[in-house]
Amino acid sequence: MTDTLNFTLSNGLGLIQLNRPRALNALDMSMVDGLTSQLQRWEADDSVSQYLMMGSLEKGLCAGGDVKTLYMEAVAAPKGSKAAITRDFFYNEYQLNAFLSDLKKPFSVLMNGVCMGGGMGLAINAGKRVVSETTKIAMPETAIGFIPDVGATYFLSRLPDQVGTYMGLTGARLNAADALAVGLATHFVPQDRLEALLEAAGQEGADTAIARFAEPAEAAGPSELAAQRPLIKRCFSADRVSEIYHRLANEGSSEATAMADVMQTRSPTSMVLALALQRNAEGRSFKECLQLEFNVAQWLFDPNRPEKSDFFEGIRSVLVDKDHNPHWHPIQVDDVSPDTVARALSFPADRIAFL
Ligand code: QUE
Repeated sequence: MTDTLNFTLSNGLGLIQLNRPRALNALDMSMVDGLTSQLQRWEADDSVSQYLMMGSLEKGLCAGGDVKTLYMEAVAAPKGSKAAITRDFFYNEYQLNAFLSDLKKPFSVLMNGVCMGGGMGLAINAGKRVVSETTKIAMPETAIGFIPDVGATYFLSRLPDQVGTYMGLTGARLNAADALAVGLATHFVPQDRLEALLEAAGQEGADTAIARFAEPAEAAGPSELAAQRPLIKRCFSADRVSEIYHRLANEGSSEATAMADVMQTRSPTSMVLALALQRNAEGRSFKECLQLEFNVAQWLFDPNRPEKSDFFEGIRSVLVDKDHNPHWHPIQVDDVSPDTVARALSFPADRIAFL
């Protein structure tokens, strides 16, 4: 047990609390490893019958991986050499994501507040995924020159109407109603009932408590995304990012223009890689998708690549210097070559030995 994680056992319920609220529960390596080892123990412990994972009721589940620390260690490494953490963090995180997909016992999660990136990787394989009116779900990695990972290649590509392609490329935020409508969430519980839900879960189990506290999806209000789904389907079904831009421009609507404007701020390399991963996901298992993402992540962190990685530049501009003015290379999606994509997806990262 570390101070950034709390584990409590109550009437057979294993409660997992992420407790790093000042960093919006961003996952660092000790948290990833702490979650894995506790869940391994609980899987083997007959006194534990189910799990409930949560972050902070005020702030949310988790903002993603602690990529700022990765950046600091990577830039501190001697030139041409690689900080071990840039491999080990993703390796261990994806292994945890895979382990969560194989849990033998019922697993529920509270997805209130911020639930982004690595937070989605923790939540997506829970059987009951509870959202509230504070929920903000996104895969925002293209904003930092990275790719939607933690299994997003699998779970975004299976969303209806190209919503996953749209989320992965633009980093669009979904609210509770949106998440319920596309299946990223399963239950709605109002924010002011979460405390009582937690109390009840410790008595009767999370499964029963969630079923009892959940309100109909309509209680989550209107899905803003619902009205945009035909547009998203028309434009984000293209297999090239330049074609998505072309279709958005031809739409002529303010919604389509706004989507293209957001894409103009994202890393072109990230968007091209994200689209390639989405289109590569068909027929692949969750774990195969994680392996592909691991290859690409290691390619992005490869210190021996001649071009500067957008990943470093993105983290620098968004999370370190906070100038929000990243200088991407290349700056046009058409200048990201098919060869680059092929090399990134087949980058010789080691195979993940899934637990
Ligand atoms: C895109 C991202 C991330 C992000 C912002 C983006 C991301 C991430 C964080 C984050 C937030 C708060 C923290 C922290 C990291 O922000 O993945 O350490 O305290 O983890 O625009 O992908």
